[in-house]
Amino acid sequence: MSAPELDLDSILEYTVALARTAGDLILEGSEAIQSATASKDVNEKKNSVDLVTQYDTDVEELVKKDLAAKYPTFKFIGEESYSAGSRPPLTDEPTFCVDPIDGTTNFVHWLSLRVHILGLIYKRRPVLGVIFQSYTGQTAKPLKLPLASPPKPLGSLSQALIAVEWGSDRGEKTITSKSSSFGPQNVQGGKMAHSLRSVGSAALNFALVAQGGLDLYWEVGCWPWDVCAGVVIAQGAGGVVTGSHDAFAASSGTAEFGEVTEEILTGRKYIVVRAIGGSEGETGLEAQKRIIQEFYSTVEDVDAN
Ligand code: LIP
Repeated sequence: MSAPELDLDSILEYTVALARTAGDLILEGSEAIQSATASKDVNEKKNSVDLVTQYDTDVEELVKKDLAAKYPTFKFIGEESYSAGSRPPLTDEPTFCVDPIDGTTNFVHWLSLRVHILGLIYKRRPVLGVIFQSYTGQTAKPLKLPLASPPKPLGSLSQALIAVEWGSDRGEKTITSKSSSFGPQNVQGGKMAHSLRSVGSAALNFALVAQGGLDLYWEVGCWPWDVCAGVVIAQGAGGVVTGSHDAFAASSGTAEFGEVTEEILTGRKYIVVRAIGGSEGETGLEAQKRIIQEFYSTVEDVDAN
């Protein structure tokens, strides 16, 4: 989405540099958290699998302070501030939307599939996104996404590599319906797919769909800070993002389809499909809708808790 009133290029440059600083602290934390004495730094939020570490809090504080100094009029929504009770309503004002460490469980297990997320929402729509994965000694060369140009076709869900997540809601209803959705093809409505992946970070899933390595990612239960940046990156790479079964049904036949409205951004149900090359008789967008339709007719809608 364009936001001509904001200088998105300079904000992007600034936030990328800030994400690198946050990435250094995450790297330092991932070493420190492995020491025996640091285990006290891992705490539980809503249950024993919803984890937060001292580094989630420290990284968010660092980023929040820095952004407040540089952009004093912008608002701020962050995962850890939200958990601590700071829950500003979404407005039309520019609002940074930050997850200090997405993939906290991976972080605690010293699995490097964890990222820092810095998004910007303006007029209630995601407009800018940075997803930063830090590695020791990493040098990255910028690549244009999707990696395949033109984008690859996708004939049907049966050829798709799909990302899903178990999330932190372990209630019986949620796990039962997710299990049956991820289960064998011979259950009622079941379908084949190449395979399922769960990397444990919503933002990484979005980035991998933008890249084209994953064909589709679906999750119920994550929050705007998990997806805000990924939405912008996936859309910029030709991906299409929408919300729940109902949101898809209501918008797929309209010109607004693919717009991530406030309802979708805050609705906690997300599906993203990579750029798909058009073929004779079908545009890329039609193919993306066909894949979502096929997927949503296969999985059960679940409540986000
Ligand atoms: C995580 C998400 C992940 C989801 C987890 C959790 P965190 O974010 O990115 O996809 O399955 O429940 O919300 O807690 O690591 O920032």
